[in-house]
Amino acid sequence: MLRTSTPILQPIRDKVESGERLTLDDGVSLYQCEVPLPELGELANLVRERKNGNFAYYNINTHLNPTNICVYRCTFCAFRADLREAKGYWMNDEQILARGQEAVDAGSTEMHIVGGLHHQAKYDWYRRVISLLHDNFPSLHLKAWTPVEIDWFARQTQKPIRWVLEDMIDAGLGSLPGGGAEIFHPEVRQQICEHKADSARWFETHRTAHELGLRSNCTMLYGHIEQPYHRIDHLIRLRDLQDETGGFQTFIPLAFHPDNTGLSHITKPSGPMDLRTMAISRLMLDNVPHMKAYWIMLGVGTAQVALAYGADDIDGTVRHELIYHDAGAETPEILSVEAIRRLIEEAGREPVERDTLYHRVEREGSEWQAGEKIAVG
Ligand code: V47
Ligand code: SF4
Repeated sequence: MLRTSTPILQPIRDKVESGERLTLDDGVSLYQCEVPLPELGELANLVRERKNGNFAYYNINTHLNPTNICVYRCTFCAFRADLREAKGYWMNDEQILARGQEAVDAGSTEMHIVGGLHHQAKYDWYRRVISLLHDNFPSLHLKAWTPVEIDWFARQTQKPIRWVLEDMIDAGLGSLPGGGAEIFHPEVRQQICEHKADSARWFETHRTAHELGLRSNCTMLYGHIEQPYHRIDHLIRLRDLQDETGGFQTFIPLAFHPDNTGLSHITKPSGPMDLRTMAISRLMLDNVPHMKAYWIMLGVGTAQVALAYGADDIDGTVRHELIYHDAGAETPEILSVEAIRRLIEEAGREPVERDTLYHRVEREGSEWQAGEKIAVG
């Protein structure tokens, strides 16, 4: 058994080594600077390798944000626009189909679809985004709509969340992405996105999705006005739902990017804070199989290092990302498969292409098929 040089870490190390669950107090104490980052990373890496060995997963994916016009005004968001703003857009069928074709030509297995809540767009238009893509490109897995959108559709149609999800599944929805979670604690949520779906609605959506057989992801937006307590509370709420349903596949910690937002006075989280948050997330979320280092948001270098701090997934090649680039991300807009594999190998890990539901992908050029389900320890 390894000993730590830091007394505050020893009881936590003992728990992690014996597979015992960490408490809220444990999590908050890990944010204290006396816990050296390398020791924290070593502990998170233990859990990461227990679950996923030396593998690091990626996929070939494409983003679609069908409109950026949004009724809400989340203070952290640089992506949204008003109807009359020059940067506002609303895609037509032709543009959506062109994006689908581009995705398939590039060998994508997944389309990641989220957007603004356009007050003039009816529910049927949002449903049509899914059915158009599914009917024309059936091999593309459609990972679409956060609980913020599903809640908006439920209000528009005056139907329950379950009805909306069933109707979207009927149209071709394959899974839910992790967005819209931000920080669940009302002390923070009320200050950054008070009008949109609250935490109860977020959890109702994911719980219902899991009951209907959908898998989903989960996120946490950190590095703005929240405190360590709010982050750990957030992680424990996710852990609790995962105990109930087992439906989350991946957790993605999202570092706040301040440019062009209502919180532009805040400095974006440092690399060490990104790594600390990845490691603590890995330690707290003992029941979530995968942790994603989203390279678009972390930057390629930090994402590589994060593969030794709990992360086992790097997201995908990504094309047409807007949310982070509108908020000042300086990462490229796309990485080739070769570049993704190289960055994983440089980090000392073995790259594995996966599909959205974590099957190994067997590929020849842009042709592919799903292989065996990836086993997690
Ligand atoms: O919900 C918005 C966040 C989320 C900013 O499921 C911002 O595989 C930082 O959820 N700075 C959307 N973050 C992105 C998302 C996601 C990303 C990658 C993979 C997956 C997945 C999901 O982005 C929003 C919000 O939390 N966000 N603006 C900003 N300025
Ligand atoms: Fe609208 Fe989503 Fe931006 Fe909030 S985060 S303003 S809901 S687009």
